Amino acid sequence: MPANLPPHYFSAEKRYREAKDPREKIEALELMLAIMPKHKGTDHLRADLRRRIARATTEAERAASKKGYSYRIRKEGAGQVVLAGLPNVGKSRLLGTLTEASPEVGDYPFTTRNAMPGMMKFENVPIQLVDTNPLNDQNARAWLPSLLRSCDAVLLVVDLSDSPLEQFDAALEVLREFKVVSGTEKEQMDEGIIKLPTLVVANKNDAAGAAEKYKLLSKKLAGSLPSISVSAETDAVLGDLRRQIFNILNIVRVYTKPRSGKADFNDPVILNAGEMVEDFAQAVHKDFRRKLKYANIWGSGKYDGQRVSRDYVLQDGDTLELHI
Ligand SMILES: Nc1nc2c(ncn2[C@@H]2O[C@H](COP(=O)(O)OP(=O)(O)O)[C@@H](O)[C@H]2O)c(=O)[nH]1
Ligand SMILES: [Mg+2]
Repeated sequence: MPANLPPHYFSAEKRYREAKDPREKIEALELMLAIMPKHKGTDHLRADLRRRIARATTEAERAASKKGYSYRIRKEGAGQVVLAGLPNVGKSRLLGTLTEASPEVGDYPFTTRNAMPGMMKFENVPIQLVDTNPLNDQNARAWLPSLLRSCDAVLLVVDLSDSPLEQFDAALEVLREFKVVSGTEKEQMDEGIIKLPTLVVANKNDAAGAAEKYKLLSKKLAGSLPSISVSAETDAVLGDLRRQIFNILNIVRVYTKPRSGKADFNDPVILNAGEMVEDFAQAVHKDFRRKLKYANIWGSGKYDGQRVSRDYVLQDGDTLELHI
């Protein structure tokens, strides 16, 4: 043991021994490492601390994924859509209804302690939904803005059994603090502001007086943002909500048809709206954009097998046979 370790090193070590979960362990170990004097005599000790930090980090990640919690959410599926709103509006309940995830639902604020992802299926498209802490939760300030700014779309959830108009204004205000504004397309604006496609989800339409409040909310939105009235409690299917979530992502599904065979309609290629035949070709294989000569297309509003060129803009549901 090298001598001359400062006394607060030992109090950090005590905290480490008494730590109840991996996160506390990591904090104490990092403190010990920071306090430890850096010279030859402490090389081994410092290496040992780093090993223990790595081990505790793995442990923390494992514990987090068991509970379904995570700080960074890896994108999966055709898009990442964040549920955002004030406490108690039904974000967690919606995630539980739309996906296989089982977030904590409670009739008291701040039940969701961290971001929690779940996969929603709209027809044949998997879409990732992420439940989050309430927008006004100070504890979430460290990570919620970055999660929002990097996602593909937002579900702004308000509560029709409460004051949805005030909640909508309050939510937009917090989003503005996060440098996020609502719109219909994702866009990088001036001064680091991100515009995100947003669907206003007016939840708890089973509550008394909900229809009247939804009417007022729709009037306020006046077509500036899409909205939908739902009940996470009584509507077990929420089919229209799934479709609208798909819609705000501005994506299209295009299917591959082999030259002598049928298209596989279970496995769409996901493209951004406005992308063309050559973008589809590239998505199928990186060399195909260059090699592509033409394609035959099947879809609504076309003749079956109609020949189209590489700059033809694709629509949801089109099927293509590529000629390389
Ligand atoms: N009546 C009714 N209650 C709901 C609905 N959705 C959620 N709740 C209730 O509202 C409370 C808060 O829900 P929760 O999902 O935890 O809200 P969060 O804080 O936004 O995640 C819970 O008691 C839910 O059971 C709904 O559509 N109708
Ligand atoms: Mg919640």
